[in-house]
Amino acid sequence: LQYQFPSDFWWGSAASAAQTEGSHNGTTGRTIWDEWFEKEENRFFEGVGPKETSDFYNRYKEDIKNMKEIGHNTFRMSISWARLIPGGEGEVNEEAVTFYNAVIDELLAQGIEPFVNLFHFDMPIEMQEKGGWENREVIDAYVTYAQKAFELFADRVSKWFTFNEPIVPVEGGYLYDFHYPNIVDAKKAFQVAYHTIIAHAKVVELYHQNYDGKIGIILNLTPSYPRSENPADLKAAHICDLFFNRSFLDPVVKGEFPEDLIALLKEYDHLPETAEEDSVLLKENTVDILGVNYYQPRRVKAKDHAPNTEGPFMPDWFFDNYEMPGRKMNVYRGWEIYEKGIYDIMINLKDNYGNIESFISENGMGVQDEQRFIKEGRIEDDYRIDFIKEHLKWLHRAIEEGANVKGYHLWTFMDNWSWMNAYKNRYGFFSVNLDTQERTAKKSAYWFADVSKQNGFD
Ligand code: BGP
Repeated sequence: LQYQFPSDFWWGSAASAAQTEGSHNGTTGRTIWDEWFEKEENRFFEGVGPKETSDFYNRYKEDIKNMKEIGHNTFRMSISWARLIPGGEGEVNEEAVTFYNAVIDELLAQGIEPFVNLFHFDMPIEMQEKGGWENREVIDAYVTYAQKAFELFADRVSKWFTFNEPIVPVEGGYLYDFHYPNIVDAKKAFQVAYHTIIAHAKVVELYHQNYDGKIGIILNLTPSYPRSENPADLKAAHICDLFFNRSFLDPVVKGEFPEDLIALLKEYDHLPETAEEDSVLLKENTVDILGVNYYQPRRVKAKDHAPNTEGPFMPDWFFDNYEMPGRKMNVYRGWEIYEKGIYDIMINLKDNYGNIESFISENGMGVQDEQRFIKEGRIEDDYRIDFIKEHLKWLHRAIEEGANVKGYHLWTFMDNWSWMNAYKNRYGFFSVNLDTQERTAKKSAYWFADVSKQNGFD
């Protein structure tokens, strides 16, 4: 084969609890998403909320069987904090224990290794009412929840992740007003980011003290490409990278924040509050494994106009984004498609982050109205096959050049509810009929089955 991957390569997909489980009636606590949806039903969701998901809660057996059929050897799921411990602290919900035990056991029985993530944007509402990650008490509650999850499931799960894309709740909830709690306040944003990293490090510490498996985090890395080599553009891209990639990447892999990020926040009086013991905690509890979600790059240039520094501080004071002429687009999602980005990320991890063990934990293509592409009962998603293939080619090249990449997971296994676009953009290997909950494999599912069977493609 022209693109042959290592024999133990992880082929699979990723999903999250809030987006797939459904079954909210009495079986789980509430998260910020239930709250937000009820308050702002029509703001983004077009009436389809987190309750109407793909019913993984009741159909996990069929889904796991389907995973097996398309050659998955790994699957990333998340545990819902609010389901396991309704309210975020206190009693464990026995129904949730039964459910997650059954899912994990079923995966293992089918020869699929579960990768388990502890937090995928789904803060229990009671914890958010206490201030969410602004409040150190919430960190303690999260650590207790993680401890419970380890006690219950770490005998069978040996790949754990503390957070999925922890920067997204910071951007969405505290800077750009697209997630609950819809606050726009950079100081709070940096505090939230900082406390998330501390929560992460405490859970890594706890895991390392008691268990032998691997623990990491999943970051959405968005390479920042400068418009030109001129110093102003380079500086803009560098600052953008500091805010949106290195703010999390450096502390979790290297155990410390980039010095120039600290200097910049200090200069503008926006450093978060810290505790004395934090720096040792970070230094001593770096990750064993890094999941990389890659969807799109950032195109960055120096600002055309000086920012209004009278107004509230924003990262955007230091750079502008621009649309690269001739760029390839996923028009449905409004995201640029730039396959080489996946290679650049992995080479950066190899060269500058100790070649940390990593894998692509999400990559995928959301498309609207896929029913248009049905032929003889199945969605012919050749665009998705091309998308995956082109990214895999670049990943293959990174591996050939020595990057420590262990696998590729598509977002996502089956079409599911999403935070802001409900069911509009569909990403799955399997389509889901929302009226009947019937699952149907798309063409890409069969293609992926072949790829994983042969460990590569031509
Ligand atoms: C990632 C999230 C996923 C998923 C995906 C697709 O950021 O980790 O939860 O939703 O993006 O994005 P969207 O559903 O917004 O199109």
